[in-house]
Amino acid sequence: MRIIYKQLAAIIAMGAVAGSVAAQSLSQSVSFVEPQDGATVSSPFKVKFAVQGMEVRPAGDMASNTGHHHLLINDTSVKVGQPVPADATHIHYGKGQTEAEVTLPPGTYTLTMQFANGLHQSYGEPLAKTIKVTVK
Ligand SMILES: [Cu+2]
Repeated sequence: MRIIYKQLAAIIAMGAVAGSVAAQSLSQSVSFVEPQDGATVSSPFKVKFAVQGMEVRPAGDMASNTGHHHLLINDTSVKVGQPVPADATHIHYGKGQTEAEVTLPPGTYTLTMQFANGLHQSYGEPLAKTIKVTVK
């Protein structure tokens, strides 16, 4: 009886640990405030970023749980720890911007927002969000 009780206590303790890890990863996420997934927009259009459980800071700031937004055009999330490329289709908002005007020729695009740390190292898929937009 005593052993069973101890095992039960151990299982409950393990559950509590697993629960807290899950809660932490659930509380960190990014989302597009604008545009909505599937939206048709006219160029230039406004893109608004939101992040939960992380703080937006300018590039170079390496405090934990902070970083800045990136917009990837026709690309998916950058693997965790990898630097986000810097080119015409991988835009860094390294001043800590949370919104931007984006200019694109007419067409259908995949837009991925990617949160990354002060050294532009990606937080990976959990802190990325992909939507589709049509530019008319
Ligand atoms: Cu960056």
